Amino acid sequence: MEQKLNSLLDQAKKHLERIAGDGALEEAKKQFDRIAGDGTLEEAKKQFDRIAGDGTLEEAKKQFDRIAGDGTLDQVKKQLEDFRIQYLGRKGEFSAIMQQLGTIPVEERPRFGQLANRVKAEIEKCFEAKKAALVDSAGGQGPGFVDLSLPGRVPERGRLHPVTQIMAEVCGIFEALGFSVAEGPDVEHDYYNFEALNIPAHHPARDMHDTFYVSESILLRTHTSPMQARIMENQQPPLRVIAPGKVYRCDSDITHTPMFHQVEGFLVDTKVSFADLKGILTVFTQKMFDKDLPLRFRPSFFPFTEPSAEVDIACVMCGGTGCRVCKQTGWLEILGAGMIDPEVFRMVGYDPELYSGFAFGLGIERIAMLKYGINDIRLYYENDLRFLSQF
Ligand code: 2NL
Repeated sequence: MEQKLNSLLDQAKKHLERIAGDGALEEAKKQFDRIAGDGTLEEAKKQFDRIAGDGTLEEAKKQFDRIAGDGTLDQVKKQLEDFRIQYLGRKGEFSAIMQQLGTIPVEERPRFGQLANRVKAEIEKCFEAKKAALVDSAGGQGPGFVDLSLPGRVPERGRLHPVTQIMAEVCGIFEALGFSVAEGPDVEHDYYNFEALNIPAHHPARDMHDTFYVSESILLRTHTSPMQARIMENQQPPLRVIAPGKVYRCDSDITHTPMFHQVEGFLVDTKVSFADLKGILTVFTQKMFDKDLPLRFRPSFFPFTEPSAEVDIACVMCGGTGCRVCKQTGWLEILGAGMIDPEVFRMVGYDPELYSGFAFGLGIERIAMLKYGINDIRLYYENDLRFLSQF
């Protein structure tokens, strides 16, 4: 009797060892560990996301089942349940031994009773330990379990680049003022980039532009005014057009990148005056900076306008009292403008006696820097999401 109980205990322990001992579960766990790489759940989840790539959870689930599952866990659960029935069940082997207790002399029964209880408790303990190791430790779901019912990680929401946002804002303001928008090629003929704008070969203004040449007469446009020249060649006044886009200059420091964005605009009609230019630019700066900022026109020079002016606004940071941003001047330069030079009109076939017009050009990155108080233009092009996601 005693021997029977002890050998039952032995047999039960060996049986438990065999459960999932064929290595199937181990193999599944290893596969999972391989997925999990260094074993961190984070990495496993990421891998999982990559598997789920196309976004179909169904497919991901199937893949997961193939890896961890192939029914391994279910098999283990069934083996454990079979064990419980075989040894501990009502008609199990332990019960069978206990039924023979009646054949034991009365005075010996208490000792056997105690032994039987110990053996049963021991089998139960080993069974629970094994179950915990194989199933419960993984949240009842098997080794390396990834809970697919957890809420998914929400993809980060994208947004427009700050330069694109400002570009759209600038264009929107001018469109509301009746300007139409024209886009043209980044790679230009030097005729449209220079000659048509009154910048002949060997003109000192060509140096000013630090041009990237593709060939002797083909270049990356240094401003978007070539587009304006193309339009004037093909359309008759009255015209109100802006040309937004990328421009290129061989220049790089904290306020210059070799590629940047410009919006240039012009208006041509009969009797257009400098007052019209002032009016349009005043409305523009008020809308752009949400404030009734004073404007200042300083005499300047551009080959395609006469007279020309650099236009300043009162410093958006200090309001004009002087600070680091405006270098204590109280003013910020935001654009260049002027009355279109009669020579430009002649080049495109307009009668300078009949028509007059103004034109202006502004750098988008510069406006964005002033608007957001950023002092290094290169931040816009490092693609650091910590910076870009603030806009
Ligand atoms: C600046 C100065 C300017 C223009 C650009 C323009 C000229 C003509 C026709 C159409 Cl002839 N557009 N553009 C005129 C004056 C100044 O830009 O400092 N820009 C950042």
